Amino acid sequence: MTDIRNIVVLTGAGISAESGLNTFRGPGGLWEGHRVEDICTPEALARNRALVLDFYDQRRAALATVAPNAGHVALARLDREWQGGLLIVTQNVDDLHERAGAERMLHMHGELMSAFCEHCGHRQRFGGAMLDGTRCGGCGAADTLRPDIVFFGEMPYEMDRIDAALGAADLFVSIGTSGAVYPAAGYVQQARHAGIETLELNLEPSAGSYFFHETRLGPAGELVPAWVE
Ligand code: BJW
Repeated sequence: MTDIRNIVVLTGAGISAESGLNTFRGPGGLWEGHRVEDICTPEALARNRALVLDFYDQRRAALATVAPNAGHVALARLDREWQGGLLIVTQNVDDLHERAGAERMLHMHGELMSAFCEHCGHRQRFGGAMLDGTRCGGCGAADTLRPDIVFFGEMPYEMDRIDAALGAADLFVSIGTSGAVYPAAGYVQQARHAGIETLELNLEPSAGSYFFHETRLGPAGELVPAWVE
């Protein structure tokens, strides 16, 4: 990676697939049998709170049974050893990057293991089930906590930090994401406009594959360690 100093890595559900967490789209995906708008919007939470909370209870329970895979471990090693700038931007709400040891990272779509209070905005760690039985640690209200997840129509987290990192980057790498959800799906075009190198690592070509300088196809558990080497 000669002449590369600052790297932005975007990850999606595909990097956690080999750990045993389902991706969203396609056969066997998390949304098979669910309409997205029944789960993943603020309106769905208001309309059918029990269904939405149960969906995230199940996801938290699944997360407790899995571990980081070779893809997460390789990115954590990149984080430790890369002397230049690095930001791992994950769309994933699992905590497998952190558990592998990555530090220079952020969760743009929120975190399964966090909850926030719709009354006072207080955030707290939440690893269990039955969110509605839990009191807010900030204001003490009951039944005002919701999963700390960015639903459709809500603003993803840390947009300014992501834009700044992309603006300073020499290389943008996208791993295991279908390119179906904005604004993350637009980062490759943002990178191309800025004239920087772009690389995609994915099992199948994503919706935005055309925009990447290079696409390598295969499982993240093999492609990511090979790229980091
Ligand atoms: C492997 C693999 C292996 C498998 N190895 N690879 C019309 C046009 C443009 C935009 C919009 C529009 N209408 C509405 C919008 C905006 C909307 C949007 O994008 N909608 C689209 C459906 C069109 N976006 C939003 O609402 C966002 N907010 C927003 O835009 O705010 C306004 C704004 C922002 C910025 C500037 C100005 C205004 C919010 C989006 C929130 C998304 N939230 C979710 C749910 C999180 C909670 C949860 O986990 O339950 O985030 S949706 C879901 O999709 C989740 C994911 O993070 C996200 C992306 O999915 P991902 O990770 O790509 O997974 P998959 O399943 O799609 O793909 C898996 C990939 O892995 C595949 O490619 C496989 O090939 C690959 N793979 N195994 C390597 N072993």
